[in-house]
Amino acid sequence: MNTYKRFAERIKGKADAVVAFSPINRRWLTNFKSTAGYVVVTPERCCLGVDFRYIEAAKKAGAEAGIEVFMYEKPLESLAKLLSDIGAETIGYEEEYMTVAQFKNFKNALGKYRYVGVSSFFTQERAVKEPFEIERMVKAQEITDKAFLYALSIIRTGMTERQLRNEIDTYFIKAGADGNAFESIVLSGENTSRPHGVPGDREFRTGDLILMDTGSMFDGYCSDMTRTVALGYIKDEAVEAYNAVLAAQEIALNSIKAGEKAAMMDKAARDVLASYGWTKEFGHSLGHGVGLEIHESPYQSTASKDILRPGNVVTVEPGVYFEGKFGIRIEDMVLVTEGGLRNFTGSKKQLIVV
Ligand SMILES: [Mn+2]
Repeated sequence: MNTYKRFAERIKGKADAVVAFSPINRRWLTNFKSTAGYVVVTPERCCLGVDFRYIEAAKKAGAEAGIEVFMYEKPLESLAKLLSDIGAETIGYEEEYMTVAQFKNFKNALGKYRYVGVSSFFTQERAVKEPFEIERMVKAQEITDKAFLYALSIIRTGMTERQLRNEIDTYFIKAGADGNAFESIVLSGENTSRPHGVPGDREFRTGDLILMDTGSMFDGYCSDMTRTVALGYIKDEAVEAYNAVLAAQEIALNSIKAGEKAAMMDKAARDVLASYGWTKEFGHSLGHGVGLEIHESPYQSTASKDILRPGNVVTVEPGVYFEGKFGIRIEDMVLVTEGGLRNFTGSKKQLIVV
């Protein structure tokens, strides 16, 4: 648990105390999950405030992590007292999370301080994963890989997108996941041309492509994988598209280098697909960071300013989509390392015909 210590280092000279209200940032700092509460981080201390519902569990978690835990009855009054005891002058807050109303109440309760937005500190620090976070993401992806094998074993003509989606989601829970990292996408036939289509009652038919974009969550951490498989047989035009997307993905994976711009990965994949004449057919970005949230920093897109750093976990997910016909996407989730990458995804990528 080095997250709050790293964050305490990060705020030195910028804020005397940072107050985190967002569930994700609170969890990242303390490894404790609750629907309500706040965390105060100073360069020297980390304090978690919760209400009666959470105090027993929070005390235990706090003792393990070296975090001070207290119970409040009036959250903002307790916070005001704590900040005044700390002797803070500059308070960091989550400007990308708080609503205008929340910020107003917050300032009214606390009084005269200098307020600085520190959302970008959270975004940047959370993008570099600690070993305990990597372990959880490996586990989340293992469950996702197993669910994919299970899906392959039960796909048959006449099954609907929603039925397969439900099977995958149930599998996640049975395999020990918290649940889904996001709403599973299962699409078939012409529906696969919608990159984020919603599973419906369409029945699988021989000759369909079936696209599965799924991920389990384990101990709060997400996984993300997409595979596109064929049922019975596959048309030549789809084979060509599949191999092009696979080549684009491999080249993007090989382009991963700590210290490089994330936009370079996107370009590497985009150039491959453009050589087939497919530019507008790859209409989304190459990928995104993953962690406690399914979409977080760094972003692999044309416009991204992010630089890849060791410890980043990112997706690499090129695709091509032909409206009314079919779409193909292949997505892996990988860890950026000093020397290259570690691919968490174990599922086969070569074309599968079930
Ligand atoms: Mn993704």
